[in-house]
Amino acid sequence: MRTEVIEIYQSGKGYKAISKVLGLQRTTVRAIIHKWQKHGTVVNLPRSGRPTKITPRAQRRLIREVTKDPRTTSKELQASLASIKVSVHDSTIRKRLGKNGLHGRFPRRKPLLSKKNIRNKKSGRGQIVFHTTVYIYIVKIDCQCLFLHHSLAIGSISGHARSQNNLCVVWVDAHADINTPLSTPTGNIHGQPVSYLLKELHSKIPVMPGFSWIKPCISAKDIVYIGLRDLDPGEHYIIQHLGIKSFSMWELDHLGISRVMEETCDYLLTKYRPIHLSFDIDAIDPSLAPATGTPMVGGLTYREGVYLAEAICKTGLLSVLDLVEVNPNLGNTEEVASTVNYALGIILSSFGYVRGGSHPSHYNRGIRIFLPFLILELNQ
Ligand SMILES: [Mn+2]
Repeated sequence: MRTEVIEIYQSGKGYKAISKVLGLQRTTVRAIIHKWQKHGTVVNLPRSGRPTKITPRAQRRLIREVTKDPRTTSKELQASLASIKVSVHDSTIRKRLGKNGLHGRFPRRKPLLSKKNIRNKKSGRGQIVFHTTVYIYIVKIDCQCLFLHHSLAIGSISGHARSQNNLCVVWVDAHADINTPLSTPTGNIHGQPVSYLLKELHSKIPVMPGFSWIKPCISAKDIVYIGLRDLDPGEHYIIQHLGIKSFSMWELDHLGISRVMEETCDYLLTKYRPIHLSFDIDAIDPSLAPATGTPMVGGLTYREGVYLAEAICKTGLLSVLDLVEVNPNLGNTEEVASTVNYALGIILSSFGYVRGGSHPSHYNRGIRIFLPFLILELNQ
């Protein structure tokens, strides 16, 4: 047809006349003539851009094979193409067949969430669930590290920082745990985790085999200490020198826990950011929680510890909780039981257990007031 257009054009006719004779659009005729004038041909010209991944011949072979046997898999097709020396990726084959309307013939990957999963997830999210004795508000919490050595904070904070930018740390502890490997008087690794994590102390950490994965991920301004009462001179120097915000037991006694928590939140939460709460059980007084490695008298009362956890929970920004240094091998059965109970109390409060009581959001079945002669129903 294109050659026909050109033949008529060469005989001296204009494009309007040609379009009338052949019954074609004028623009089509004009385009054919332009192309011929420019390139001297009417055939399809090679296009610019990425070359096709699969040759027309191989494409025809694919379609032929699938039409012949609709149950053939993309892997088998790949092998068949390899036999004619065409090597293409599995996804190219599937994409090509999809473009030809044949994708429905291939087994698809199962959905990651079945309808049942989705339904369960929807009904459970952000709801208050009934627990045998208490209502617990399920807050979004990503991770919880329990009962181990405080040096695990190196890993938990590093990992947390990798998944979330901008985190801040509330470090509740009798000790600052900020000795560097060179300043530590005891050599205990659980007295050093913070020094590995602070960017400001990076140059003070010697290169040690096996520790190279640790990258400093928080700044001195991203951490607040609460409950300090047993610091080495080196630790005190570092805290003063870097200007780290800390509330020792003196500040706690002077200001009270509510004011301390208010100041902590004001200081850290000038913007929206996740909180990492690293709670060492030795922050609680050893008369209450004795089963721990380095007890120190004069610690937080249980109510102060719970208030602290509640205050952090109320921000809605708690993202990771470490509750560490509960050691069931230390102390008698009663001491271990009391330590574990207090630790569980702190965890519950961090997760949203409210001492003042709570009820589920869908608790609207109506309050019935029974009087001998009538039943009032208040649907609120
Ligand atoms: Mn500690």
